[in-house]
Amino acid sequence: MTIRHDWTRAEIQALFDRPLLDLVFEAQGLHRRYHTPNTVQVSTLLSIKTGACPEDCAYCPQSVRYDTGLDAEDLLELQTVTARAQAAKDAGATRFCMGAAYRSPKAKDLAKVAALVRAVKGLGLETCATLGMLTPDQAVALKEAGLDYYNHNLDTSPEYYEKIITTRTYQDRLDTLEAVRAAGMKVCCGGIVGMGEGAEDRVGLLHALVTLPEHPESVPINLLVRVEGTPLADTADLDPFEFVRAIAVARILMPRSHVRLSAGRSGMSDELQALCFLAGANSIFYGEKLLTTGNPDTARDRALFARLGITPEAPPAADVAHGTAAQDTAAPIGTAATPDAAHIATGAPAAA
Ligand code: SAM
Ligand code: DTB
Ligand code: SF4
Repeated sequence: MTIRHDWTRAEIQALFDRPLLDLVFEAQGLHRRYHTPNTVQVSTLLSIKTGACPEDCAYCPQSVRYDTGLDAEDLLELQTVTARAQAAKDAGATRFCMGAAYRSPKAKDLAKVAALVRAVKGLGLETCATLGMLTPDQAVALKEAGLDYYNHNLDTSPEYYEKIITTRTYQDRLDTLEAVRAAGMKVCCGGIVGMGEGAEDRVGLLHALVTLPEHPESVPINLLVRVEGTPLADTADLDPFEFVRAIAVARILMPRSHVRLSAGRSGMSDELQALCFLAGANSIFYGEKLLTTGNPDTARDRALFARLGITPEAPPAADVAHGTAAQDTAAPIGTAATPDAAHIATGAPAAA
């Protein structure tokens, strides 16, 4: 099967229109050709700079324009971040994602974030950051600091986008993605469903992702977390099967990518999450908090992995080679990377 970038919207719509079980069956079949079955990549998120963001993203509790009761926080100190990263590693995460509520980082912020990246990388974790728009030079500086992934989402279709965000354009986002690629980092790019968009907008989002010059290595599919005070707080529920379809179609379109069952897991049953894994999701955020909202606690996720026979995925050795724990990564993909990661799979408590 060749990797295609020329999918049309009509072809993608036709995938969405298939009977659910046919769609999931095909997605799982393709998944098994490109990935180790029953293996899920585990990332932990930390908000390193919270709230007071000038942007107007209608879904976001961190925009200064909405009263969501969130306490804004300046950029965290290095020691705080490294302690949280070490705790995430001890709990079994292999990638640490740092999120900041910036429109785009200022030079002084970027230098501080680069130091955080260097330190987290030094712990033997894969690194990811999401800081808003980047210039090409900023992307190079982050790459040089040891950043493996940059997360920057397209969020929705180009048509629905302007109903959600007015303070930056779709093209701005594409420009940042290009800068990230040019700097040699891996791209984490996906979107949010359940924002009141139409089925054609979910098609449009996935079309925008699959027609990028290179498929993102990581594709987070977020289910909107409805936060009181944001314009989308009262958005109607999305049929959970439509969410599963979005995962399955992402898997079929971008077979080599990791598809992340991202925000929204707190409100999902174990059975729905299992269906998402069957549809080809093979990455999650692990830890009680996403950025500012809740996520299943680690005990629930350990139990879920144990019940489903899922094992955390080992990170590629090259991505942690500069860290102190590179020797931990000798285990092949499909087995637990570290004793820390192993306890996610067994449901056993984390080491103290
Ligand atoms: N400020 C930076 C930016 O917007 O690029 C980085 C942080 S921002 C919170 C990262 C992503 O989180 C957004 O692009 C969006 O896809 C996702 N996100 C934010 N709020 C969300 C919510 N309430 N539900 C689901 N996803 C959300
Ligand atoms: C992504 O696609 N989802 C994450 C991560 N990238 C940065 C963020 C989800 C945020 C959910 C709302 C919150 O916790 O503030
Ligand atoms: Fe700011 Fe990012 Fe939230 Fe938009 S999604 S308001 S840019 S923190």
